[in-house]
Amino acid sequence: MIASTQVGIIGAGPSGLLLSLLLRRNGVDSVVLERRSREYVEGRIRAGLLESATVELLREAGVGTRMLQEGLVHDGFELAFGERLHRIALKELTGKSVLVYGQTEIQRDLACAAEQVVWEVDNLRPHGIDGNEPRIIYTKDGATHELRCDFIAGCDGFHGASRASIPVNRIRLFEQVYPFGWLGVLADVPPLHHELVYANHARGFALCSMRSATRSRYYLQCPLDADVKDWPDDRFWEELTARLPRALGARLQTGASIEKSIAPLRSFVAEPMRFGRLFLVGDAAHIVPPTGAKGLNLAAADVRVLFTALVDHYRAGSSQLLDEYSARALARVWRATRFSWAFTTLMHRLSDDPFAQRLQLAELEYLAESRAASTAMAENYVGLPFPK
Ligand code: RFL
Ligand code: PHB
Repeated sequence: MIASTQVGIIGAGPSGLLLSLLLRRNGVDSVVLERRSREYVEGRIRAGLLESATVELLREAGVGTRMLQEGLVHDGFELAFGERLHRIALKELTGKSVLVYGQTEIQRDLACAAEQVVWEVDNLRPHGIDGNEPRIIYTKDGATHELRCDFIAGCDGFHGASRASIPVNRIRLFEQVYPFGWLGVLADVPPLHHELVYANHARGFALCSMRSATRSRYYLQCPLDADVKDWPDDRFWEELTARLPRALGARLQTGASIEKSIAPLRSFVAEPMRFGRLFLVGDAAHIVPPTGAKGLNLAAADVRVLFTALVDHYRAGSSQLLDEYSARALARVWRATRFSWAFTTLMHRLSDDPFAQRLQLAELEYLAESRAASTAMAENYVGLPFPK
C-alpha cells in the first residue's frame, strides 16, 4: 500500500510524538511509525526530570495540563560526599527550577494526544534520503507499505534504522563508553528527601530521585556485568544506605521494588544531524549518561529547532532554517555532553586510583565553598539557553 504525508517520523518515543503534535498544531501533516506496541513504549521507565524549556515546549504541544498538576517543582538538589551535604540552590542561583515528572507519564500524555501513529511496524527502512522523493518502506501484519514524504525525521533512538541508513563516510561518530552502569529501582515508598540527592561515595555513586510523594526512584552505580538477579531488594537497600551520609541513610524507607533494571552509561554524538532529507533527532543522534538528566531535554530541544524549521519551510518556502538545523542543535548537544560527562566524572567511582578520588573531593569542596562554582553547575543543570 502506498500513502503520503509531509513529514514521515520514525519512532514514537518522546521525540517523535512531540514533533508530530507540534507540526500538527502548525498545520503540517505527519505520520509516526513505531516498531513496538504502545503498551511496551509506555512501560519503559526512564527519565524523571524536565528543564523549564522542555516544560514550555510540552505546553506548546498541548500536553501540559496533567504535567503541571502532577509534576513536582524542584528549586534545588543535594550533593552528598562522605558525611557532607551541599545544596545546589537552582532557583536562587539561576532564577529557574526543574520539574520532576516521569517520562512514562509524558509518553502517555503524548500518545493520547497523537493521531497518526502506526504501532508495531517491522523491517522499516528509509529510502531515497539523498534525493527529492524520500520514502519509508515497512511491513505491518505481513503486508508491505510505502510512506512517501517530503522529509524524514529519524526519532528512533540509539539503535534505530535512521542513523544506520546514512552512508558511513557522510557521518562522524564520537563515543565514550563508561566502565560502569546504573542499577535502577522503582518502589512505592516516600522519597528519602524532598529534593534529589546525588551521592559520591567510595563504594560508588548513588542517586535518590522520585516520581511522586509516594513513589521513589533510586539508582546505584554498578559494574557493567552486574545482573539484576544478583540484586534482591534487601541487598539494594543495604548498599544504598551505605553510600549515603549516615543521617540521611537512617531515614531511608524501604519496600518491595516494582521495577529493577540496569542501564549502561555512554556519551555519543553523531555529526552532522542531517543527511539529505533525513534529520536525526534525540537519542538517534546523541546519548548522554543520565547523571545530568539531559537526554530527554536534549531530545526536546532538537524537536524545537526542527519543528520551527519545518514550519518555516512550509509557510515561507525557505530552507534556511532546515539548513541550519544540524549546527544549531549540535551547539546545544555538545554543551550538554560536556556537562553530563563532567558531572558523571565528578560523582562516580572511576577507578581504584586514590589520586582521582582526591581530585573529586577537592572539586566537591570547591563547589560547596564557591557560589561561582555552584552557579556554573546550576546553570547547566537547569538547561543552558538556546544558541542564537
Ligand atoms: P527513545 O525514547 O529511545 O524512542 C525511540 C523510539 O523509536 C523506536 N524505534 C523504531 N521504530 C521504528 N522502526 C525502527 N527501526 C525503530 N528503532 C527504534 C523505539 O522503539 C522507541 O519507541 O528516543 P527519543 O524519543 O529520542 O527520547 C530520548 C529519551 O528517551 C532519553 O534521552 C531519556 O530517557 C534519557 N534519560 C533521561 N533524560 C532526561 O532528560 N532526564 C532524566 O532524568 C533522564 N533519566 C534517562 C534517564 C535514560 C535512562 N536510560 C534507561 C537510558 C534515566 C535512565 C535510566
Ligand atoms: C530519574 O528520576 O530517573 C532521574 C533523575 C535525575 C537524573 C537521572 C534520572 O539525573
